[in-house]
Amino acid sequence: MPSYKLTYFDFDGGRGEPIRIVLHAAGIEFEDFRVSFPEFGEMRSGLRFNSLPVFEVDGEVVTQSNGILRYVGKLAGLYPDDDLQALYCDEAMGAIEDVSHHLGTTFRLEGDELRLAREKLVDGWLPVFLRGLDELLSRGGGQFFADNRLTVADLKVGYLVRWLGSGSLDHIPADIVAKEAPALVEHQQRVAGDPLVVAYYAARS
Ligand SMILES: N[C@@H](CCC(=O)N[C@@H](CS)C(=O)NCC(=O)O)C(=O)O
Repeated sequence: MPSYKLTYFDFDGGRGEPIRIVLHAAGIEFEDFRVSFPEFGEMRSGLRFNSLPVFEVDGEVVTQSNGILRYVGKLAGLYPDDDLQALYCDEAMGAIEDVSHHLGTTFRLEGDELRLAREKLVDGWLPVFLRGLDELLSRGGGQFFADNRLTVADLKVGYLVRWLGSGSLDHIPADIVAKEAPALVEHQQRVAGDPLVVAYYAARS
C-alpha cells in the first residue's frame, strides 16, 4: 500500500474534506496535514498551481481535487465502474469546480467590491448552477447523482451546498439553495447522515 498525505486547510469542508472522508471510508491510513491560513500564505508560492489540496502518493505530489477524488473514490468503491455513471459523477464534480472558482475570485475583495461581485453571482451564475445541479440530481433518480448510491460526486456537491447555505458567505443569502433547488438541501442532509460520513466524524471526535 503506498503512503498517502493530504495537505489542506484546517477546517471540515472545502475541496479537501470529501477526500478525507473517502480515504477514511476506504480504510486507508493517510497523513492528514492541516495548515492554517497564515501557514498557507507562507507555503503558497512553492505549491504547484499555488493552491490546495495537495495529495502525495509515496511522496509524489498530485494536485486537482477532482482527479484526486476519482482516484481515492476508486480505492473506496465510491466511484462508478460504469462509464456513463462515471460521466454523470464527473459532470456534477466539474460543475462544483466551476462554482468554487467563481466564488474563489471574490475572496480577496472587500467592501463594495465584494458586495457587487457577490450580488452579481446571486443574480446570475449561482441560480444557473443550482438549477443545473438540480437537473443532474433528478437525472440520477433524485437521491444521488450517479449509480443510485452515494459516490464522490454526492460528497463534493454536499459540501458546497452546505457552505452556500451556511450564511457564512457575506452577501449570499443563506436560503439561496432552499429557494432555487430545495432538492439539493435534502440531498445535502442525506449526505450528512450517510453512515460513511457519520463514521468519519465519529472517528475524528
Ligand atoms: N482546481 C483546483 C483548485 C484549487 C484551489 O483553488 N484551492 C483553493 C482552496 S479550496 C486555494 O488553494 N485557494 C488559495 C488561493 O487561490 O490563493 C482543485 O480542484 O484542486
